[in-house]
Amino acid sequence: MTDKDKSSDTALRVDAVIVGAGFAGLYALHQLRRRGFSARVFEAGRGVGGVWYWNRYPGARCDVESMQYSYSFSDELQEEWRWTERFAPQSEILSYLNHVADRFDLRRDIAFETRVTSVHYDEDTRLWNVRTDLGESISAQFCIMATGSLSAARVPDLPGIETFAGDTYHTGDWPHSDVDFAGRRVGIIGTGSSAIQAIPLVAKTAAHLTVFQRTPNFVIPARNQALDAVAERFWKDDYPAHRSRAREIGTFYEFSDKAAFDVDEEERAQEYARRWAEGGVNFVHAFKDIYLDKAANDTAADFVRARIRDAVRDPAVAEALSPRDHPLGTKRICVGSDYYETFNRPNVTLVSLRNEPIEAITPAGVQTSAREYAIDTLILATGYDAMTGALLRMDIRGRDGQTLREKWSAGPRNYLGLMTSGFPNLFIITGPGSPSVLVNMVIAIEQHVDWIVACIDALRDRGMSTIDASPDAEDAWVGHVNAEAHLTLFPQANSWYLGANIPGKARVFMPYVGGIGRYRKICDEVAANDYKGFRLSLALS
Ligand code: N01
Repeated sequence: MTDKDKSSDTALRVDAVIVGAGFAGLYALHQLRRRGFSARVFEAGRGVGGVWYWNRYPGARCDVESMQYSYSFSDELQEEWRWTERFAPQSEILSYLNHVADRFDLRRDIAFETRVTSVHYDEDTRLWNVRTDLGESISAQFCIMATGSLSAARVPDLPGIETFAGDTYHTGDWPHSDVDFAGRRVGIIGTGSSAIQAIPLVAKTAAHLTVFQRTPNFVIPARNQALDAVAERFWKDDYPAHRSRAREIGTFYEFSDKAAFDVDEEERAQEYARRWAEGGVNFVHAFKDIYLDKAANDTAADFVRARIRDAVRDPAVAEALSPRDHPLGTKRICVGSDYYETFNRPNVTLVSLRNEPIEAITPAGVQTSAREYAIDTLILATGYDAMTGALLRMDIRGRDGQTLREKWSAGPRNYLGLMTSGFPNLFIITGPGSPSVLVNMVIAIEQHVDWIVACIDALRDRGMSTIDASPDAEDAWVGHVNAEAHLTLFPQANSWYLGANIPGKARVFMPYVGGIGRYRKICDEVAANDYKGFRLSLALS
């Protein structure tokens, strides 16, 4: 069924089912339709946007600069869209994605408020049978998981959490109406990227804000500002060249070719200070060995800890906010505005859970080993079951009824991050084993979708019906991803990259640290080499 017009039917059979209508799902739909394939997208939200639909907490914005955090596939789109800030707020990114959905007429193939519950492979027909929570059933030759890396919000197993009498919100599943903190005693659990954005804004209106911190994080100032016309023109005047470089490097940061100890202490401090003053993630690229050498990393970490002491008046609070148990950047680096300064406010209290762990959530608040904190509104900024959570929430079964959950019980296994052996024609966008969360996600998504759609097209041209990863190629790729990670400092932190935030989750470093340029080359070579490492089968006659 390759007639483009058929794609708007509610037919029970399509060429491809796409799960999710965020950046990845929208682009996959657009590209499949352009090549004449029919596709149906299922999206749990009431609108497009993925994480940018759900993450509406105060201060939510992207820490990749807005001129780079956008699609590159359409010259007209990138020329016409106007970003208003250096770092786009959630509402603007969501408007952008709505604009994309309208501009490319994508909505007619998307079923909203529909969650995919099961995805089962039928060996006889070589089709995937997909069922939804609305009882809809559809079959497809291809299944594309555009489910996002950070989309399965994680509510911690805190005793008594269900007994809390006040309002509870998770940053990853925020209400669509305004939440008013005025006059309320607010508690927030977590100090990751989401909390770091929310805390300064919540503190401005809450009667009191208590921050429950388990692990302090490194927070680089964003220095967000209105996007000036010069910066916009810099990008728009030569978008093709900028985008092509970004496809090699991920995001347009100023990478250094110097190691930290190639320069003396004064020059090092100047370099850190310059990048700190400019703001944003560029700070971590001050020297090329920050992610590789602990001593180099310590110089950057010391610099940040000194800035925390500058910003926070109470030395005990400054010390409690200072990360000391992981190298800088090995838990996702955070970018914030007035984060450390917020702890100087009289209505903000920091509770270090290392000193007084949470024992329970009570009807009236949070009980630690030291005392009970009275809370009216509890914010869970406790993160996600990252990279695998959204996939494993569905009942995915491949050949011989094997479930993905069984297959990945000791950690995710796949080839190139794209396909997992025994699950033919099921593609994963920006999943484990791919650079995804370590690079600009939009670039990673475009690379994956382009590769997948070209692959589906190639199968059609050759009269093939299925593609599956070979177990040997998969083993080799898993080994390579793991070996590359262990050349860096990343495995030294208890991060969600390793699944360490989910009790019982296998401890495996999930993203590919080799970089998007190198990864793209590997994927392209595999395709050019007759899909080396994959097994292709002829169509059923
Ligand atoms: O989640 P997190 P997030 N008791 O997992 C704590 C992206 N993002 O939503 O570190 C007490 O980082 C947990 O403590 P610990 C970005 O990639 C991007 O903030 O496990 N505390 C941690 O402090 C980011 O990395 C942007 O010890 C508990 C926090 O909750 C990713 O999303 C903005 C706990 C969770 O932090 C996730 O960020 C927002 C418990 N039982 C998000 N369980 C931008 O682009 C968890 N914690 C700017």
